[in-house]
Amino acid sequence: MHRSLAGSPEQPASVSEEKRISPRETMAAISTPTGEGAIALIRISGEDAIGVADRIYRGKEKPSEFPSHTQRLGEILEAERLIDQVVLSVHRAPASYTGEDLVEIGCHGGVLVTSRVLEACFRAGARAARPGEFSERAFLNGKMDLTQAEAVMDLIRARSDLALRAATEQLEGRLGSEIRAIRGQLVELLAHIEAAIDFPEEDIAPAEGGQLQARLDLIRQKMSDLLATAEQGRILREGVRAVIYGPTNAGKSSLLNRLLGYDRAIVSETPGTTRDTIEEVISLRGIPIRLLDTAGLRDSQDVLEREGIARTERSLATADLLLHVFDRNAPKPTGLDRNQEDRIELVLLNKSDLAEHPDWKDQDALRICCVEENGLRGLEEAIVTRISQNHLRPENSLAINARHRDCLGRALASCDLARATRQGGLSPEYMAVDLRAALRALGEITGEENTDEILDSLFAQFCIGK
Ligand SMILES: Nc1nc2c(ncn2[C@@H]2O[C@H](COP(=O)(O)OP(=O)(O)O)[C@@H](O)[C@H]2O)c(=O)[nH]1
Ligand SMILES: [Mg+2]
Repeated sequence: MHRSLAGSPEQPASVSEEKRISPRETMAAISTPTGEGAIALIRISGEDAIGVADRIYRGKEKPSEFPSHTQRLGEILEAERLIDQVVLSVHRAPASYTGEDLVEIGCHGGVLVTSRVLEACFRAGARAARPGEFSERAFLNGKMDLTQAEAVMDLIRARSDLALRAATEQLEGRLGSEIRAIRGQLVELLAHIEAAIDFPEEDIAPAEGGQLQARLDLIRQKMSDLLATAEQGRILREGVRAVIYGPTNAGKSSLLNRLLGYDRAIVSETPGTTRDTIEEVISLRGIPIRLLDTAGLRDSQDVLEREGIARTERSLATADLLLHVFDRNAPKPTGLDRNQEDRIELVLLNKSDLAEHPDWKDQDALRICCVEENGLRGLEEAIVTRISQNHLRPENSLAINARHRDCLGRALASCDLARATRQGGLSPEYMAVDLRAALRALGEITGEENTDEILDSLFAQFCIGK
């Protein structure tokens, strides 16, 4: 069989022509959060953005006369009635965030004022922007790749230093360039195989075949290194799920309050006070941690408390870290030793200000006190150490997300198929097909290879005005 890659039956899925090249409608949105603030920002982007601005703005000059990247003080009018005094800036295509003509209006941050200004934009010809549409246009106009657009979202949502750093690096394009480098190597490999298909008389020598495999293995290794950052990505984006559990009255809610630094949960000497699961996020050495305070485990007749205990058990099943709290003044409950081996569990003996019950004599545990704040620094240290060991890769500041993991997983599986094909001595065409599938999956990550469907679901996760 003589087949060139260009004639491959599997055409890559791609963004519809319409999405890529149609002149884009002018859209507008409020880009700042709703609510009262000193100022709010309204963005208009698209072919007629500056025209819309001309129609609603009065000042010494028309926005269409402003040089690009300048701002002026003026007024927004609605049927000759003043709505607000604003600062308006003009960014001409392609040197703008979206790559199109972009106008930004800084107005006073009242809920009514901002919506009036936005309505004026609509009346002047703009339509409402969908969530993430500004970033989607930035992507479609080649201002950023998909990983960078996703980083914008990560950056906005980042709640800890490490998460912020990972988002910033991704925004700068590190992940994108890593993926493009791997793709480049795959393309070279494919070209080599392609040559062998087109010129079968110059058969790939066995030695060369071995080299081919070595190159493929190197590429596979790079992919699995990236895949290994998925866990770090999940932790940085969603936080570590740390569940505080144990018998009633051990001091679980007190511990939550201590770690948070304020009284969030009710602390009481009445057993069974905490019935619902309480969740709060803290940042420890830059790592986001979702702390869950749970209903104490005990036999209870109370319906509400029993539901609380059921919730505790569900939380335990999905935890990344377990903080098992006991009152060291009380006897040791049975069945504790069974959990000792668990690498995600830390045993905490609380109330170190009180005498220790003899049951705990040889217990390997962290001894803490929540009333006098004793041992809590050591606990924070232990939490950070556990999380770092189990989930983080300090040598790698990249942290892929679930979508990247899915694409990389498929790319890796295709490479494995290609490898098996070669080892099975099948004709190189089969290997080429597999490698092309791997290329496509990698291309989905950066957006070089995308369907409208992927774009729609990705940008819909953004907020409006981004
Ligand atoms: N002496 C002492 N009492 C504590 C300590 N931590 C919590 N308590 C008390 O133990 C009782 C139960 O605390 P709480 O946090 O509600 O326990 P939970 O049921 O496990 O959530 C309360 O009266 C707390 O004041 C501690 O370190 N030392
Ligand atoms: Mg409690």
